[in-house]
Amino acid sequence: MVFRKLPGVSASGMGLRLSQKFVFLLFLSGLVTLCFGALFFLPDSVRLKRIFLSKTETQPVTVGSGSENDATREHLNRPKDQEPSRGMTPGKGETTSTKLKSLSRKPTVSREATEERLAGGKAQEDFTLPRSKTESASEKAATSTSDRAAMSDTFSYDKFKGCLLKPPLGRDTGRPSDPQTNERREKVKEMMKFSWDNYKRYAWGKNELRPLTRNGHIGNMFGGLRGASIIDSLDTLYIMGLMEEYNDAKEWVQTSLDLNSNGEASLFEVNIRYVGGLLAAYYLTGEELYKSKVMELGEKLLPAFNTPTGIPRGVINLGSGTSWSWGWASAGSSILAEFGTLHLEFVHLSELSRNPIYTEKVMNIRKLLNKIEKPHGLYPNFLSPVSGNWVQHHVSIGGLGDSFYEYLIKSYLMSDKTDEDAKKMYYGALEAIEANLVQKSPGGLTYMAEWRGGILDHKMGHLACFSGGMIGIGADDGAPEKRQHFLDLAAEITHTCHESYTRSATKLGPEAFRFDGGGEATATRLSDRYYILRPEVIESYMYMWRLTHDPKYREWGWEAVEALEQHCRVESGFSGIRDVYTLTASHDNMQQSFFLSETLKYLYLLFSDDDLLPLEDWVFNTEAHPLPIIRRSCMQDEATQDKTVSE
Ligand code: DMJ
Repeated sequence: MVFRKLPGVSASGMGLRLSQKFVFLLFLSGLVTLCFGALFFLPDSVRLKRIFLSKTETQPVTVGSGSENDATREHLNRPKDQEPSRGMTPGKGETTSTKLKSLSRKPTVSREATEERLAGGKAQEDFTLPRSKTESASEKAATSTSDRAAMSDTFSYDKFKGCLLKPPLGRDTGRPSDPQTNERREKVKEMMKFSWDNYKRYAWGKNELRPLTRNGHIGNMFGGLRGASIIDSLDTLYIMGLMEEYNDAKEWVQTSLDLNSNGEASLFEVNIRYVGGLLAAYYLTGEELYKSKVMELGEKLLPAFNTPTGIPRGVINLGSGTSWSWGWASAGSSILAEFGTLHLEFVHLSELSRNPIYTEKVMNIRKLLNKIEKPHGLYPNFLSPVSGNWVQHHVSIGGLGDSFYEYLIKSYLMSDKTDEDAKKMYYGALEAIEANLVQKSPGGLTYMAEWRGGILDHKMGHLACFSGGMIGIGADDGAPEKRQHFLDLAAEITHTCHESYTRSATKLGPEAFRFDGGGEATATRLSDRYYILRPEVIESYMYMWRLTHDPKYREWGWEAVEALEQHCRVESGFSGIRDVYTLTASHDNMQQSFFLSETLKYLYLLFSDDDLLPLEDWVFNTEAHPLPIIRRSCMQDEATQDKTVSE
């Protein structure tokens, strides 16, 4: 290339003077920096960005910090708890395919055989994957040598079983001696089989069944993951002794659960359903398959924590590790009930992998929550993962807040009552809730209002009805002078939620009910009248039954069974309904996976003896997947190595 000689300029160095060269270089380097920097602000979908930045987005995650990808995407949907129409319109790209997987070659294992194998003192397989397979570069970077030394041994399933106080399935699988209760329990089992059979027949491998159109629903909450109903059902089928069905589910996990998906998933939903479901299946059966799957999945969730504060974003692409906030969430914020509902599962991921990184991630969330100012001691629902500050002052024990509180008390219980921080946070939060949100209606019903910057909205969501059970299980560990009070409060809330059922024509409760405008415990808005097979009210009946043995809770549970049978059972499964106040049913054509995981499991437990998954040994995650209490001192004690619980 020939450069034209400019007057007064030497040939060397393109004829520029030193000062000119310097200015030019400065300009050039500024331009390059600007162009490269601009890449960060491009939406994730832009190809250039993917080419240049894809490697760094999946890079090491360090606790409490990390490279921030600020690309906030317009999100696909709202979470189910904010989505009244969920399940009412068919998903894109779905067919009415009823193709069934051939199950002829499946290995059939009876529950007894599994139990026997595990209790029989046979040399156990080492369920831990070689570290080279499970350990990513990010984990290596984030885990100190001393942490590693502390967790260097491998998890022993035998030892774990030896540390349980009671056999998981009880003396006789929880069969109640009273014939009527047993009959009711059998009815619930039949409902589970009916739901499962129809799912298997019409929607096998899809996420949920559409019982009216007899096809499968995929949705957009789980990225490319499939089989949500299968994963959510594993433990329910197992505890009910539906072993043929359980074996089909297990075989599907073995042959078809593909974790190498590239879709955009809700971190929260994947965690509570898939991670929780696989963990529970592993702890109940000791099958290595579940353990290796859950380890693989857990690792894929880690990049979501790659934010300046370590507070994870709500949506993650499981393939690339890119994460972003929900489009509907205030100013790119993360949701309290989402980042606050990881603790139980993540602590167990560390337990099984012997890698502290998962615990570190959730401990970091807790540290931040402890540090920041809380208005009136309350935890608002939206927090910025960038600044670590609250984004809005909306507080709710229902949607957006709910399971954060649940996980505080359950973290304490799951730690064998050693996690004092969780305990302090839980009772502190409960005190603030009582002072600011708990209300008594003119008709004498106790309820939890919502709080908007100091102004009360006298509305209680169906989701908030889990709080009866939560306050109940936490009652015993409160200050001695408060214990009876907590138990009474739990009973009052559960009573109010029952009222929301009895005051409807169908005897099922609406999505939200109000205490203003003249009504009490009834929905006043058309948009709040639907029921999507939710479990929360029944969940509270189950806990209150276990805690008090007041027979009314079993009666209330039975009322719910009758209502479900009458209004939600259709020819090919169970469906939600659009209006609980009308007897001319309008079905929403969706059998939610949590119906199999939670609603039917809690009903079954309600009609079982207390020794089926005893609360002394198990806590249920927010999707009702049982996770064992971690008895650290027992697990470290050599003497427990050979001790097994007699079944
Ligand atoms: C479930 O997925 C979980 O219970 C979650 O915590 C809230 N909502 C649904 C059931 O209603």
